Amino acid sequence: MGLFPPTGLEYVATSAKDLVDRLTMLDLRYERSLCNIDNLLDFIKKENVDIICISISWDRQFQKICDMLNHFPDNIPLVVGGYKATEMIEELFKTCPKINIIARGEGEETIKEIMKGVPPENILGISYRKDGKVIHNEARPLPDVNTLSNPDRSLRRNKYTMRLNGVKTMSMTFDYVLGARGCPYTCKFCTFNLNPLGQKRNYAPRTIESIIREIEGITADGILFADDNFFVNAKRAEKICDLIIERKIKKRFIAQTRIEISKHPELLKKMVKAGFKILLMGIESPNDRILLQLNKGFTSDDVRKSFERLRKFPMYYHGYFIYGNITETEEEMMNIPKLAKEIGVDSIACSKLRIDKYSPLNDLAKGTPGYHVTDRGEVYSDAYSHPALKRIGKRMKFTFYTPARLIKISWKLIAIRLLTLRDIGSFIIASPLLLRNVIAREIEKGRLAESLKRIFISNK
Ligand code: B12
Ligand code: SF4
Repeated sequence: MGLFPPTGLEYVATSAKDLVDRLTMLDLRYERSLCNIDNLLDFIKKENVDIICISISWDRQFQKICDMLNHFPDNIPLVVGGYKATEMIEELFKTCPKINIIARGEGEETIKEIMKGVPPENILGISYRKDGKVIHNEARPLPDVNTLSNPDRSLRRNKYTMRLNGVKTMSMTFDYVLGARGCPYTCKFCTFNLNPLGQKRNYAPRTIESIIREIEGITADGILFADDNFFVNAKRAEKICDLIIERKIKKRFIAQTRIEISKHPELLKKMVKAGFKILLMGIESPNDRILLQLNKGFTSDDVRKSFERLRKFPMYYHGYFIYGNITETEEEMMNIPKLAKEIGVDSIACSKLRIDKYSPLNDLAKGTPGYHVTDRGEVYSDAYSHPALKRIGKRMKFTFYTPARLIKISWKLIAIRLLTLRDIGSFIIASPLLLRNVIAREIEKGRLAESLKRIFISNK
C-alpha cells in the first residue's frame, strides 16, 4: 500500500548525508518510472552517482531486486544493507556479482565509515569481496539508541499516503516513529537475533522525551510506532500517552503490539484518548499445538480472553497469522478465519510459514518426514505443496473477507475516526479508478471469474 516511509534506509541516509556532497533517496514504490531498469540506469548516469546504497528489508520481490542489482554499472560501488540482506548474505554475494559490500545489522555507524573511505578490512559489521572470496568482518558493537539521529524527513521526495493498485485513495498522510529497537520475546519464526552475523538488539527503548519531540515535528496525519512491540513496558507506554494528551498532540497512531496489552485497561483507556486507532497484533495461530511449536507464549484461549477485553476499546484490530506450519492440517489452517471472526478482529493477514536459515524450526522440519525447506526459507510438504498452500491461503482470505466484512471495515474506520470526511471524500472520488484497476488486474491474472465466484457464490 506504500503507507510508510522506508525506516531503515532513512536512518542510514540521515547518518551518511553530512559526509557526501549530494544524497538522493529513492523509494522505488513511489518512483514508478525508475522501476524500469533502463530509466534507472539513465537516472544514475545523469545524477553522476558515485556510490549506490540499497536497502532490502523484506522477502517480497527478492528475486526481482537481485535481477535489478545485476544490471547496475560495474564502475559504481554497490553497498547493500537491511534485514533481509543480513539474513541472505551468502546468497546475495552468490547471485549478485556486482555487490561490493553488505552491511550487516544496524547500519548508521557502518555507512559513515564506508563514506569516509575507511578500507573494508577495518570496517566492523560488513561482509565484502576480496580476491574472489567473501570476507566477514567482526560484528560492530551497537550504539546507544539515544545517540542515533532521527530520520531527516527533508530527504523524502514524496508524501506517504495510501495507494491501492497504484491509485492514491486517501488524503491522510503517514509517517513513523521508532521508539525502541529489539524485542524481549523469543518466537521461533522471528530469528534475526540468532544470526551469528546479524546482531539484533535486545530490547532498547529511547527516552520518552525524545520520542515526543520527534512526534511534535511530524506533519503527517497518521504515525506508526514501528517498534517491534510498542507495549513491552506498560508504564512507559502510559507515560507516552500522558504526554501526547498533555501536549495536545492531534495525530492518529498505529502500533504493533502483543495481545498481553489487553491486561492493562488503564493504558488502553489512555491510548484511545491519545489518538491510538489501529493495533497490529501477532496472533499467529488458532491452534494451541502450533502456538507452542512457535513458542509464541500464549494459547488460543488467552487470545479469546484478550479480545473479549480489547473489544471494549474503540480501536481497529489487525491480526497477523501464519499457516502451513509443520504438521498443520488444512482443517487446522482453516481455523484461522474461524477464530478471527470469533474474536472480532477487524482484518487479518495470513503468511505462509517461512523458516529462516538460523531458525530452530529447521531441526523440526528436518526431523519431520515429508517436510522440505527451500534455500529461500519457503516451507512445503508432500501433503501440502506450494500451490496447495496458495489455494488454502485464498480460501482463508475469501472466507474472512466477504462483501459484508468490507462494509464492516469501512464503517469501523469511520466510527473510530481514523478516517475524516476528507479521507472518505477522496476515497469515493478514487473508487471508480480503483475498481477499474482491480478488475484489470484480475483479468490480467486470468482469475476474474474465479474471484467473483469466490466472493459472491461459493469459496471451495
Ligand atoms: C515496522 C515493521 C513493519 C511496518 C512497515 C514499516 C515501514 N517503514 O515500512 C508494517 C507494519 C507496515 C510492516 C509490514 C510487513 N512486515 Co514488517 N516489520 C516491521 C519491523 C517491526 C520493524 C522494521 C523497522 O522499522 N526496523 C527499524 C529499522 C531502523 O531497522 P532496519 O529496517 O533493519 O534498518 C537497519 C538495518 O537493517 C540497516 N539497513 C537497512 N537498510 C540499509 C541500507 C544500507 C545501504 C545499509 C548500509 C544499512 C541498511 O541499517 C538500518 C538502521 O540501523 C520489522 C522487525 C524488525 N525489527 O526489523 C518487521 C519485519 C521486517 N516485517 C516482516 C514482515 C513479514 C512484514 C509483512 C510481510 C507482514 C505481512 N504478513 O503483511 C508486511 C510486509 C510489508 C511490505 N513492505 O511488503 C518481517 C520480515 C521477515 C523477512 N524475513 O522478510 C519482519 C522482520 C518481522 C518478523 N520478524 O517477522 N512491517
Ligand atoms: S513478539 Fe513479535 S517481534 Fe518479538 S520475537 Fe515475537 S514475533 Fe518477533
